Amino acid sequence: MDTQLVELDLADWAGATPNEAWIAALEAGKVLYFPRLGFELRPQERELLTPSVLSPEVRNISLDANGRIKGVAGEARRQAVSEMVGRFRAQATQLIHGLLPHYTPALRLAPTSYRPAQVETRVQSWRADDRRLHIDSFPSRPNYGERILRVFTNVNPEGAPRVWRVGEPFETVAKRFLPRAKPYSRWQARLLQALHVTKSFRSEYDHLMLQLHDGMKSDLDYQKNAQQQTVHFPAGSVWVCFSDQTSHAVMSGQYMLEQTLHLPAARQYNPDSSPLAILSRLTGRTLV
Ligand SMILES: O=C(O)CCC(=O)C(=O)O
Ligand SMILES: [Fe+2]
Repeated sequence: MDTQLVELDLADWAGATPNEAWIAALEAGKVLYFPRLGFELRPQERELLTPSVLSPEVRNISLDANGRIKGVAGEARRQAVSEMVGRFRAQATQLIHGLLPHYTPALRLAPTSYRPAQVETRVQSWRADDRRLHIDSFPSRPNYGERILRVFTNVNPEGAPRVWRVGEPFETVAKRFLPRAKPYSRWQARLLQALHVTKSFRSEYDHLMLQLHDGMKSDLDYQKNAQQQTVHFPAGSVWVCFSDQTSHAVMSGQYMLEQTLHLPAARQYNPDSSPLAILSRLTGRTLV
């Protein structure tokens, strides 16, 4: 099968420049993989690599767009965690600005996460289980087609890889699961909003994206037999993808940092490659 991964030789967060072929690959839903681009920890940050930095009952630590850190256990380590995650945020955004300068004025910063929990031991419902192939779509947060661009780095101190599966292209996923999608209902969307299940009105786009997400995750035969490749992202590497488009699943690993950035689909180099454009074309409807 075609590989869904494009390997890039960059070794400097500040040294990225735009390249037509990489941009087209990213916007086609491929993963840009930087094996030589690691996030460097300061010696005193080593001690932050333990699940005990997590507050009870939380899965991830997050630094919100206003610089507030959430999910750290105890006052003592808050500042140190916040600095580490903040430095990653600065480098990740610098990388994106260098690679994709056309996006810069349109990007909206979303939280940065630090994920010190071990993937293999998580217990979850099938819907929340990211070990199943899926595209990102969040039930409570309609986004009207705005893109979810993510930068990941594996900071595992023992050298354990972060193991992902990467699945088939978005359009293939959509063609398979759209025929099984429940029809959209505006009154139901209004009810979900009134009950505060959703933070805003769920558009038909958001409904269909959730239907794809759930359709993929709930289909065990698809999980096993869909076209896919297993990828080991080594400690000290970085990868970037549009996670609302790239079919992905995490199989194992521990200690990762992740930055999310939002981008209006209209501000892509090629807006026709967006999930919104693809779903609109396949359904023949205006979805937002
Ligand atoms: O934890 C990971 O490696 C990825 C999980 C995932 O599906 C996501 O962040 O969208
Ligand atoms: Fe995901």
